[in-house]
Amino acid sequence: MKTALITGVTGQDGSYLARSLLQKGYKVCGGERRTATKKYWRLDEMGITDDIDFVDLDLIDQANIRRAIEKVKPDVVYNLAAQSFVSLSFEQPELTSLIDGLGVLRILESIKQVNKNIKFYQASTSELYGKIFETPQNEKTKFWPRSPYGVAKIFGHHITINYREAYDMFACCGILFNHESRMRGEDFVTRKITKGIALWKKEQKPIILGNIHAERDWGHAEDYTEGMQMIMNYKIADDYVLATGKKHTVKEFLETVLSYLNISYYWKGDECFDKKNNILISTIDKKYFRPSEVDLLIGDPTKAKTILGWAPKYNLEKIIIDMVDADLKRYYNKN
Ligand code: NAP
Ligand code: G4F
Repeated sequence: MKTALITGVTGQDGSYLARSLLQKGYKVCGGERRTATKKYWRLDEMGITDDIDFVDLDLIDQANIRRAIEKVKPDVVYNLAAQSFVSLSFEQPELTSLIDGLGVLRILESIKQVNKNIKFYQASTSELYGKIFETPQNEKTKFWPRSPYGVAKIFGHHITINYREAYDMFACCGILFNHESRMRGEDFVTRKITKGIALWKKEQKPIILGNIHAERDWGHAEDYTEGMQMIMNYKIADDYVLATGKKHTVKEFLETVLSYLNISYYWKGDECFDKKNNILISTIDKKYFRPSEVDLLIGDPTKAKTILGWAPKYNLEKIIIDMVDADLKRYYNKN
């Protein structure tokens, strides 16, 4: 039986990856940072909390990481832990850098010292492309990050490649474009919309958004966590883009949600109203705009398709059905 250590097991991707690895017969150890309350809602919803061996692991503490690796003796480490909210990284740039940048180095150094044969996956991101140099973006596209999050992640990306080259370690980066699901954190725009619409149906409270003209390439976390495993199971360690190759604006995402729920709407500038009763559905507030924005991201997953045979199964409509149905159940039907 192989052992996988997943950092960030309580997050969106951590929960999907844990479930998938458990189904494949892995022993799954989940790294969790100590907080006053447990954050197991995703693992609980999936019914897998009791199948995971939890280990204390905070990415800002080197000794703690090394101890976790010595204790767990993993065959593979998936580093999914991060301060992953771009917006927050402008408020907490130093903490974000410690976790998302230096945290990666701390794991790599621990692996090098404990057992160089442990395989390592780093959660890189399309945020590295930032102010994009070409469309679509692939593994060779130059990076120009636009947030402290992106800057910290660029360090994590290059230090992973450096450990692969310098010490011959099996270390890979998945440059993943945005991926969503019913397990997405509530601050991210897609979940803010699907949860917001469920609450709007119940109490007509409008959703307050930021830049609704930003464009993203949205996939589903289930497809992307399968892709992570394909990257790690390939014979050669390398870096891959995972993306759908399709882009939509935040506004289009909201419109698709409304259409799925048969809510007819009209726009007055950037405000959206319900056609039947002229009730406000969504508006904007400057406080949700970022000091420097990433206007457009769209990925080219040709390398992952050709070499790994990876292809996403979810399109935008299927993602929205998954998310909306879950939030209606959580917030609309429930009293
Ligand atoms: P997420 O839901 O925000 O989960 C982040 C996880 O990291 C949580 O389990 C969190 O634990 C943990 N964490 C935060 N700070 C930590 C620390 N100091 N030490 C240990 N654990 C810590 O993120 P996600 O969407 O699953 O994304 C997974 C990874 O992929 C992240 O690295 C993210 O940056 C990257 N990524 C995500 C996307 C995407 O679209 N989802 C795209 C590209 C890359 P708590 O439960 O305690 O908060
Ligand atoms: O949902 P978002 O916060 O995701 P963002 O910034 O693209 O980052 C996510 O994807 C990255 C991969 O590219 C990951 F690395 C990262 O960890 C995270 O998972 O925002 C998406 C877009 C942005 O342009 C934002 O300005 O939506 C725009 N937006 C408009 N109104 C909003 C809102 N974003 C949020 N969070 N909240 C709003 O009200």
